[in-house]
Amino acid sequence: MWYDTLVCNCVQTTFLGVCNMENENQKKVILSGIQPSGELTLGSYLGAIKNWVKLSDEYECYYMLADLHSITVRQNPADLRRRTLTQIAAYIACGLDPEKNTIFIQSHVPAHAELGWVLDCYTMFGELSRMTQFKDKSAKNADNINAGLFTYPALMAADILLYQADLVPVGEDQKQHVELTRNLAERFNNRYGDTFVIPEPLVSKVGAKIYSLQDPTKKMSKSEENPKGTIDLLDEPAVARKKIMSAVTDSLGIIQYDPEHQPGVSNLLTILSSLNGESIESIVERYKGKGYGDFKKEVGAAVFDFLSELQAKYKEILSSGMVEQVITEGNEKARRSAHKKLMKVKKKVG
Ligand code: AQP
Repeated sequence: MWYDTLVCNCVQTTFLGVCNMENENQKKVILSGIQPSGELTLGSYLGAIKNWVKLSDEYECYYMLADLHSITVRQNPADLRRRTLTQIAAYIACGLDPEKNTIFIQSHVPAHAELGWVLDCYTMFGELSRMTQFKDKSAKNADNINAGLFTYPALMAADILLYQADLVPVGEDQKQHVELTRNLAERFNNRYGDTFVIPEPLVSKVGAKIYSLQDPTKKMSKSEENPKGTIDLLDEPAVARKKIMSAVTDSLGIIQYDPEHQPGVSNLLTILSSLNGESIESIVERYKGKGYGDFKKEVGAAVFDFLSELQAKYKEILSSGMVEQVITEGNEKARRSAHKKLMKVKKKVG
C-alpha cells in the first residue's frame, strides 16, 4: 500500500523523541483533521478522508473536526454549529468506522488550546512569518489578519503532539507546518528531556489533489465562492453531474493527463480514476479518438453514483442519533489521552 514505504519514526528519533513503539504490538499513531469552514467537498474526500479510511486498520487513528482552526476566518455561528454534527456524520458516511478510530471535536478537548499557548511561547516570530499558508491566507483575508491566523501552526503542533502522533497525513501545502511541529518538539525535548514524539508528514502518493471545476489551476476548496467550481458531498447528485458537464476544459480536444497544458481534463481524469479505481493510463487509452462530451458523461455518472450512495448512508447516520454518541465517546477518549500529555508538559515547564 502507499504508506508501506514509510520508516518507523522511532528508529530515527529515539534520542530526540519519545518512542511510541516500546511494545512491538503497539500501533503507530496518526492524527489528522479537517476544518468545518464550509461543506466538505469531493476534494476533502479524495484528498483526505478516503486515505484516512485506509489507515484505520494499521494505525491507531485520531481524526478531529478542527473547529478552533476554522475560526481564524470569520464563520457564521449557526452554520458552524450545524456543521459540527454534519461533518462528523459525513466522516462516518465516507467510511470512517467509529469503532476503529477516535473521532472527536477539537474545541471539546481543552488541552489543545492549553498546549497551543505553551507552544506559542516556544515558537519564534520569524518562524511563523515564514509559513507560506499564513502569507496565502492573509492575502485572501486582508481585512482580518488576526493573531490566530499567525499562530495557527503552533496550535496545529499542539494537536499533533498531544496524541504522540508518529504520522500526520497532510497535503503538500501543510508539510511546512509538520516541519515546524518537529522543530518545536525537538526544541522542547532538548530543553526538558524526552516529552514529545517527533512526527513525520505522511504525504499520500495516490491521494488525489482535486482542483476547482471552473478554475482548474486552483484547489477545490470548501470556502470557494463559485458553487459551480466545487462538488460538495451533499450536493444533489443531479446538480453535481451538471457541474461536471460544465467543467472548464480546453480547445485541444484530446483526453490526456497533462496538468500543465490541460488542467481541466487532467482534473476530470483524476476524479474518475479516484472514484472507479481504474488507472489514468487505462482511461486515456479507452478515450483515444473520442470527444470531451462522452468523457464528461462518464465522469458525471461516476460522481452521481458516488454521491447517491454516500448521501443514503449519511441520512441514515444522521437519523439514527449515532453521531452524538460517537462525539461523546470520541471526545472522552481524546480528552483522557491529551490530558496525560498536557500534565507532563506543565510539570516539565514548572
Ligand atoms: N481539493 C483538495 N484536493 C485534495 N486534498 C484536499 N484537501 C482539502 N481540499 C482538497 C485536504 O483536506 C485536508 C484538510 O483540509 P482543511 O479543511 O483542514 O484545510 P484546507 O486544505 O484549507 O481545505 P479547504 O477546503 O481549502 O478549506 P478552506 O476553504 O477553509 O481553506 C488536508 O489534508 C487537505 O490537503
